[in-house]
Amino acid sequence: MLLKKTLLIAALLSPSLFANAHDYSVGNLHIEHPWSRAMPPVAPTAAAYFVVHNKGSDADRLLSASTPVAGKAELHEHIHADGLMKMQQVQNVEIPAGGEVKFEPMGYHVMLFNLKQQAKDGERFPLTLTFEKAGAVEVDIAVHTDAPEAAGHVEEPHQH
Ligand SMILES: [Cu+2]
Repeated sequence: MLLKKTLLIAALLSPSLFANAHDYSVGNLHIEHPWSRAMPPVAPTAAAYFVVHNKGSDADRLLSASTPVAGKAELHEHIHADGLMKMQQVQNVEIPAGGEVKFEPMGYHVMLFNLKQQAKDGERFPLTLTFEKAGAVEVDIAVHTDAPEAAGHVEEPHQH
């Protein structure tokens, strides 16, 4: 509760930081600023990122994602293995009660395969997220060249 209040005050004090944010609610979940990094037209894959807050008192789980712009969407995580960063598919991602999970570069992400075409900077495309308890919600993924300011930091680009 204290943490939530602090976040709210931070949001009120720095409106410019959140000016570009767009967000969605489904059940007890709140999904903030879904985005994807603009990729070269020849890139075979893309990744989608967002933050999920769980306001409820029960944990939920992100089970799957789908979008009309890609043939396949998988939930992925990055792991350190043998001194290298690798990514691997995960079956689901737990969203803890009263907590949040960040999908971000070098962390959890939704990986998009078999793209019909790469989205360009400034475009948006729909992504449906299906949660175990909250159900399904369609969000708009905003395509940017760089990580949005609301993410709080900028990561180095990485290739999949
Ligand atoms: Cu991936």
